[in-house]
Amino acid sequence: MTTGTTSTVTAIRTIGTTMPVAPAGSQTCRVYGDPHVQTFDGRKVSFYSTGEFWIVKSFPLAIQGRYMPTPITNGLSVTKVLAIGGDMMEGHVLRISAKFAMWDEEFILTDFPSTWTSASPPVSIVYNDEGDYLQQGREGKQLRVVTVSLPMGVSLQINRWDELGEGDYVNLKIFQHGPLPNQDGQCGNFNGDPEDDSRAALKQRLGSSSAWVADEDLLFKERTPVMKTADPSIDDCAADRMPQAERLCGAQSPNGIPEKECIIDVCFGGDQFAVEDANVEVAVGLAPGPPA
Ligand SMILES: [Ca+2]
Repeated sequence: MTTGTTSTVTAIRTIGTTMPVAPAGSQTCRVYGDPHVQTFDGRKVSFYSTGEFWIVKSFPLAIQGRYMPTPITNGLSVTKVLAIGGDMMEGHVLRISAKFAMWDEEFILTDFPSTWTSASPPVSIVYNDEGDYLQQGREGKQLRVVTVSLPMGVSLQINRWDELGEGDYVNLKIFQHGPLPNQDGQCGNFNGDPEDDSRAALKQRLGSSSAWVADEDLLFKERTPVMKTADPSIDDCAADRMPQAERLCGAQSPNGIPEKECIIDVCFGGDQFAVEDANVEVAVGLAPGPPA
């Protein structure tokens, strides 16, 4: 388990049950890289698949992310576009990528720096170079930050990246003053317990280990075509194998980003596939398939 915060989880004792509450000082969720998520409860979870996923799923607020690969990520996905909707947005949808921002059908924030506001719902956006770096290896580079203030005290910091040879993507941090009603998604359920933010727990609650968005809930106009790849899917990697696979494959990769094929190899084949580089092609053929 990754401990992202040092705050302690306090418990409210009710009749017959102990319910954890969100720890103070742990009210952010971070989505970065290819993409890794540090949940509101402080657990690190990795999602590599292509498609549209729930980052925050709640009654008042919906934040969905479109994940796709870029040239540097060896087939693993990064966050390409965010879509923000839900009851608090009063029927509007805000979409933000590294290249554009749209309020419904209107392009906004077309200048740098710039600001944009809506009276109803009360939304204000500032686009400038002020904010934290959200991903290792980015320090010192020019920041382009979209800071979005939403109703109910929710705000987002979105770092836009579009460097030559990398492709465009965003990293983001979500700030909340406590959990929203029925909150779930890749940022976790914000109940103070990091244990139930795992992919396995998500699958149990949402029916998908990656918090995949169903057609009727999709805030995007189109769905990213799912590219059919060779059978073992990274989604089927056992939770207890993933950290080891990431570590071994990251150490072997020239740019530190684990290759998808390596992850799959280690998950389904074993540790030796990460280090036996020369034999990978042969080894894949011998690796057992994913659990049915
Ligand atoms: Ca949790």
